[in-house]
Amino acid sequence: MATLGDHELNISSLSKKSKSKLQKAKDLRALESSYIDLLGKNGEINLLLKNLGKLPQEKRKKSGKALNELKSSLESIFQSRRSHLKERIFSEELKRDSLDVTLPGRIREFGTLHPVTSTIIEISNFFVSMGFDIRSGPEAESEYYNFEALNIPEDHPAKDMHDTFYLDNGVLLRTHTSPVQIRTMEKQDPPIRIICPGRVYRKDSDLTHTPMFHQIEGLVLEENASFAVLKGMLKDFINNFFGKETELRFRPSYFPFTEPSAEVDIKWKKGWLEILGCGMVHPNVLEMSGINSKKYSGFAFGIGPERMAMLKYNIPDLRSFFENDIRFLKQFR
Ligand code: 2NM
Repeated sequence: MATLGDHELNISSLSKKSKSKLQKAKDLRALESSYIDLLGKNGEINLLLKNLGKLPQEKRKKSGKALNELKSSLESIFQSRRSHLKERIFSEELKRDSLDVTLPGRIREFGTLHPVTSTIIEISNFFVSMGFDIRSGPEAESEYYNFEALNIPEDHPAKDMHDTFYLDNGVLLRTHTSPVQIRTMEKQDPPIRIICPGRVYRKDSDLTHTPMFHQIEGLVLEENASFAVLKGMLKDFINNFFGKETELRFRPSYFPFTEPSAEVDIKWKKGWLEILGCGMVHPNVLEMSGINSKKYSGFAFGIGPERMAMLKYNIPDLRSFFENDIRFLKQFR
């Protein structure tokens, strides 16, 4: 059993050792664990206190007092060390998370419409102002709606595997938006005035062709639709889109779905440039869609918005529409 001398020695060295242990604790975790070692329920101090009873009365009194004094001074060292460490953590956090209010703000940039999109909107708006409705339909189509219903014969080169993307089970990617007009004629009684903007697909890829591009096709179907009205409408459209001085000419052409057919050229930097196709809808096409071709006549036209945008905004390379280079797109704010 410890003598009083031993005990006094023990307490004074324990005091030194334990005070420094608390004072030197590097962080809150180390401090907590030292606290538990010393002042916890089974800590060193409590063990000594428990053993006091084994000492003679006088020694017991003296040691008890010393231990209790040590206990309370360790308690207060613990508290002050803890608040010191907490403050240090807080000031480190402050330093790390501080805001430099003098930094310039981050500018939030707005996106822009793609030039093809804004061209489609501009063209559509013109025809909407002429009483047309906007219609859309599936991009994956049947051979019937894409070819047959348009009077395109079985052996027509456009149907070739080399020109058309075929999916499974006779489904294909539409090569024009005319199928939307066929579907409309099947469902809706005349008068019909619609434009059909959308994506179309052809197996073409070179300087002036991309496998996906856009079309806006228009259809007017009524009792007295005439080539004269078609000409007037397209002239108005071109003069509205390119400027009222723009010269144009109608040149006879051929499409299986129109008769007569024509292509429209505009005068552009001294030469003639082909910009759209049009014609009176072929009676076969009307009849196949359940329209009485004796009573009704129709005209239709097809416009390529990429080509229109290239001319209007002076874009030399078709491919720049599909590269999504932000420096190109930013120019069309
Ligand atoms: C063009 C040129 C000429 C056209 C025909 C039809 C339909 F479905 F009514 F028969 N839609 N679009 C047409 C006519 C398209 O694009 C150059």
